[in-house]
Amino acid sequence: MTYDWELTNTTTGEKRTLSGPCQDNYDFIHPGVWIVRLTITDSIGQTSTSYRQVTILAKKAYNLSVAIQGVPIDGYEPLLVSFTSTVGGGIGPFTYQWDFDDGEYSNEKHPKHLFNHIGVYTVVLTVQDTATGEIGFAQLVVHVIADPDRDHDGIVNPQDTCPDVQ
Ligand SMILES: [Ca+2]
Repeated sequence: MTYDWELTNTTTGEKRTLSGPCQDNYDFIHPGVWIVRLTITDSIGQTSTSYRQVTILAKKAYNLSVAIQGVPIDGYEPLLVSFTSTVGGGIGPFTYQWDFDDGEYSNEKHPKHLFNHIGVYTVVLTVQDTATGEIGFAQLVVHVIADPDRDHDGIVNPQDTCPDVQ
């Protein structure tokens, strides 16, 4: 017996033909109403035809939005920042990847991070919606500046200007 399949997208007119008894892993690339026709022909040429209708929906835009905050976003080194993230839209669950721009990362939703060195850090959060694959980004800049009380004794005094203080 032979099995001939014809798939027709009634919206676009697109046609696909396939053969073989099983089509159990077929990817419909384009949305629309598809008519699936199966014709089975036996060894003496008799045929049997059946039809099914398959509706493929267009992938929706879920409008994933990502916002982040850091408290504080500037201060003396070493600076501990508490980050919070807010995700809008999408379906979820979501994955989180924070890049703190100092070689360290986190997969937490609301991480805390210690910036040990003076610098300007562009922190980027990438959120992925595991249901749709959609990706969203947010970023903010953290400024870590030198503490004028370099020896951390609680007062700014001449010793803080010495080159060898810890
Ligand atoms: Ca001091």
